[in-house]
Amino acid sequence: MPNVFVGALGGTIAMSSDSSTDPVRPKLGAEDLVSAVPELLEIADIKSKTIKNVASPSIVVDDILAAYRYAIEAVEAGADGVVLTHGTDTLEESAFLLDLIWDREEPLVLTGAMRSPNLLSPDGAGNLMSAVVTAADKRSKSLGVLVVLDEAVHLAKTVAKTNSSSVWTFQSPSWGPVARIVEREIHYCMKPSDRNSSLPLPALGPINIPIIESPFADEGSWVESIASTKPRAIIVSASGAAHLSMAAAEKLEKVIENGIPVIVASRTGSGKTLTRTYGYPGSESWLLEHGFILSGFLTARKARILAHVLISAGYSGGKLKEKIEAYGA
Ligand code: DAS
Repeated sequence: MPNVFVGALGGTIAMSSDSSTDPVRPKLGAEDLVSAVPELLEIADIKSKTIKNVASPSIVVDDILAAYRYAIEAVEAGADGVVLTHGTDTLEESAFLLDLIWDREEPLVLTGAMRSPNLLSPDGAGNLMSAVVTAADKRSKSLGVLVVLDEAVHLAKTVAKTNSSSVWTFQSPSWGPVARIVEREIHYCMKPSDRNSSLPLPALGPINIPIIESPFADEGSWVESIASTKPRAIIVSASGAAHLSMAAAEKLEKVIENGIPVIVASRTGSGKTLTRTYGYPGSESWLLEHGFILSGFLTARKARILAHVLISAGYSGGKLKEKIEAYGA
């Protein structure tokens, strides 16, 4: 029987209230989640631990590094795979951060729930079952971090939460899932291209890299106040394939000249930033000529996580640009 370790970090999957109409709060620990699904023991021998119990908007880098340490210790104690239960709101960032630093072949699988245990048709138990099936299967090895909900298996690099309340919310808009869970079995439909090498663990503490969405008629009036906070980098979620107004582009060019990296992602949520299709001021080719870094397929929120890990590891200037382009390809 495979050995699967389950670490719990909170989220809706672990929330409850005294009635089906009262608002829910974090309540259930790892033991509760596992014992609520006895059928898990038909799939794997399970060990579990509560690492933290919060709603995911309150999860910070230190919590994810604690989860990483739990997963490493689990593998060293003989785990064939590890599952982390987590709130769905920021799950995609936690999964991507773990994917950047996870250097083991054993599967590391994140899951959560959109409907708490006290609601009609809760999805947590089914998602936990699917995550354990995924973590227990040899075919999930060497794929990095996976996100499993609604019987779909996604790469951490491609997945995003795309709906505020529906159980099908996790999608990989540019690519789709790599596997499906059917009758408690995993069916891989495609294997990802080679993974980038893992990166050093990031610094503890705050990230200090803001994300700003460039809006319609962007005068760039936000640039000076954001730059005045002395961020380690600025992520701009820009329109189209990484396009900015001339006003915003010129102001941000000055920020780059003052040594703050500016990384531009597409606010569309899927597709890749272009490099040489448009040539007007503020277009992607103009941004590249003026020192901007483009995030490729990475959304703004994932580009922020990657920038944090790379800058923590000492990358800057051309090397930072090179690495972001490689991980965003
Ligand atoms: N949105 C809830 C969830 O789905 C809360 C959270 O993200 O922790 O888990």
